[in-house]
Amino acid sequence: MSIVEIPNAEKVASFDVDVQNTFTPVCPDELPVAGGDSIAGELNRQAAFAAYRIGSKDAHSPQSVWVATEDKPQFSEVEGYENVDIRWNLHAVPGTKGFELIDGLPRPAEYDFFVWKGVEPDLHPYGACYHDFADKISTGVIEFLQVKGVDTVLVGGLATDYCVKLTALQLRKAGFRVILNLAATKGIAEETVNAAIKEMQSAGVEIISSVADLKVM
Ligand code: VGL
Repeated sequence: MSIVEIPNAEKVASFDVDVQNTFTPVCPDELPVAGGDSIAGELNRQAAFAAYRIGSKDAHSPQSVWVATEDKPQFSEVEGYENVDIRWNLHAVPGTKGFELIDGLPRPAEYDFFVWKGVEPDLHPYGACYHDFADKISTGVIEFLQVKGVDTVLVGGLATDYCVKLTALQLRKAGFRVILNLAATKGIAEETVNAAIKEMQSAGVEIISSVADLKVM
């Protein structure tokens, strides 16, 4: 992959999307993504290029309307809710191991801006920029980046094919230059990851293999 030039750190933010144990093999009964627990080093290297480090977490109620059961399995459709699409295994419940960021990352209070999403039982957003599917209720992250004068966002996290993809697309739509770092993200399935990368590229998201592809202008 070719070298991608980025501005000085003051105009750059680094986004750690949902890098929680719940999306790693540390929590095999939740939503484990292979290698999800291995990306902290690359996310920290990526953050070194940015003046602002942003994080997000899923924060879900055990009473959520989308929780999969034996007769209503994972990926089956949920009807009757505007901001929920399919069922998932229960994941990212505050107070559990799965809710915590993976080892090697800062604590949430050490980030410059942090988003907790999906707190309501009938909200299951994927992107970290809006609480709802219609992109109406901002989580505030876009406004934070605008106020700080950021124009370029480096993105990594879990999972490439769901929350990382949606977050990258929302940031592009808001007018930022967005760079997805493949070494800092892992996805659920090869097919959906490849489709997600294509979709992001069509939307103008730039893709790098690792921070080794970055060059500060
Ligand atoms: C995610 C599926 C369900 C993600 C969250 O963080 O990518 N994927 N909930």
